Amino acid sequence: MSKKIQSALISVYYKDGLEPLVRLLHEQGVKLYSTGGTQTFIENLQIPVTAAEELTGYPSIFGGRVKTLHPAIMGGILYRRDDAGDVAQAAQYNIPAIDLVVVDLYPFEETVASGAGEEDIIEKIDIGGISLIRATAKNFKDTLIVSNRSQYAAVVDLLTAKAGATDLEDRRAYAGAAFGVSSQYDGAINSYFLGKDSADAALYDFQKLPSQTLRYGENPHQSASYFGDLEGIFDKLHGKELSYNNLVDVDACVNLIDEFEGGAPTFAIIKHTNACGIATAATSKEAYDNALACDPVSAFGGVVITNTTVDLATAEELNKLFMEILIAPAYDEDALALLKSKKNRILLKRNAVKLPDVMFKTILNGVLVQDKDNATEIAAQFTTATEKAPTEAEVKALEFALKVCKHTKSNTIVLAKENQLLASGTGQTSRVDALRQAIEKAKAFNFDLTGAVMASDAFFPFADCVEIAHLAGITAVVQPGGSIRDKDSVDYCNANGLAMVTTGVRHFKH
Ligand code: 93A
Repeated sequence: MSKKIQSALISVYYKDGLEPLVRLLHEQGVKLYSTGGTQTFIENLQIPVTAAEELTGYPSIFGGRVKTLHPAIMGGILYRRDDAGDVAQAAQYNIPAIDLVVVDLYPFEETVASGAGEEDIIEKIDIGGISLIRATAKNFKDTLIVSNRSQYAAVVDLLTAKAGATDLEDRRAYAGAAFGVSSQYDGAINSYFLGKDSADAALYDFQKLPSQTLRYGENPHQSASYFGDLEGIFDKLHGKELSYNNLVDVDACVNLIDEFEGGAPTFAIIKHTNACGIATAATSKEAYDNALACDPVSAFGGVVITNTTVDLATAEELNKLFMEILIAPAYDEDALALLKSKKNRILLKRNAVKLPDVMFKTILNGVLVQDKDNATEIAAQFTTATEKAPTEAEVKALEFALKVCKHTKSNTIVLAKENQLLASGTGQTSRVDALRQAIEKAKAFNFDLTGAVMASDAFFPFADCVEIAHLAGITAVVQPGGSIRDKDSVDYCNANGLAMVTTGVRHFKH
């Protein structure tokens, strides 16, 4: 039904672009109401306008937090013009009709992006404006909502063409757009509270990120895409397109190597998201050699990452391995030239870009969201649980093992020396199985476990793990602790000369 606009409430944060609309409304004989700053703007145009305060009988209070939140305003928007009861009540309470509402909300996202403090950000959560938008949109049978500055020109055209009137379908379309505005606005607030970070917030709206179609998903019959700016994180120096599984492994690599950021040269080799080799050493080549020695069988076709510049000596060794991808912060020129000799090998240069701290996973009919596991326990956070404390070398090895453990699929047990992974049990259904697998693997690659250390992602429910570890030669253990039977494991360690430290922090990775 066509309706002539008789009255309008205008409350906008940014006043630019508003003038033509205000002038047109004035020319069309529309009665204008407005809030403080907008009222001043309209008055400066020499156009008559009534203060919202006059409608409500209240001044703007609490520093502007309550300006339009009042029955005289919400009622004037929401009462049903074709309902005799509503009309009678509007008359009874002296509530004039408001047919058009123009709102430009407090700039919440802009304030977050400006790096403002929390107090400023919270003040920019618009309450009155969002209520005006929702109320007007709800009553679209009678009212028109202009909820976005980008609509001013179109509204001027519409009201010019229809001599100040609108049709139901116009009002319904603007109502739909208005709920889009309010939904996006609340979405941004929600992201702020959940993510507190723009890298995180971008993921909540992932379909707006740059995207690429991948050749296929985890398997060839699954289609797949990646939403995200890979080019921001990596410079691709050589090789074929990254696959879905490549990306998953690259992510695992990056998370693991970041534990060693700024430290001695470290190399890690990843297969199916787990480290099958990782070592730290004085030189890049030694670190790579020791990482490879851990499990040269699994390393075949793996993804390799380092925290250091790849030099020629290391590149000569790397070149002998069939690997999918190599990731490094830098490459010496001669090293890069050599590594490029294999056509399909992907060479990535990692750029220093902050990655999101939030993780998503689809389950059932929804999405699980959690913070990344950013906790890393170092020696200072270890509590010695046994009579014997670990030696200095064991403490170093325990720190190393724990970093690897955190990035290995649960249940996991990681066996290590000071700067080298010896073996791990990965993704097992029991901790004992994980330990047995690790011991078998270490033996298969001729490692002597005497004096090695063990890290567990979660507590030991029974003393069986420390017993098996002791029999294999392990002398020091790190685990979160917290089992009701912790004492059984501690007693066993005390009786057999093992050192155990606890961290109080569990690192499940499913
Ligand atoms: O602080 S508020 O949430 N409380 C209100 O009652 C209210 N009413 C309108 N903010 C409120 N507004 C917002 O004020 C509008 O969304 C608009 O952004 C701004 C316009 O204020 P002024 O006209 O004083 O410049």
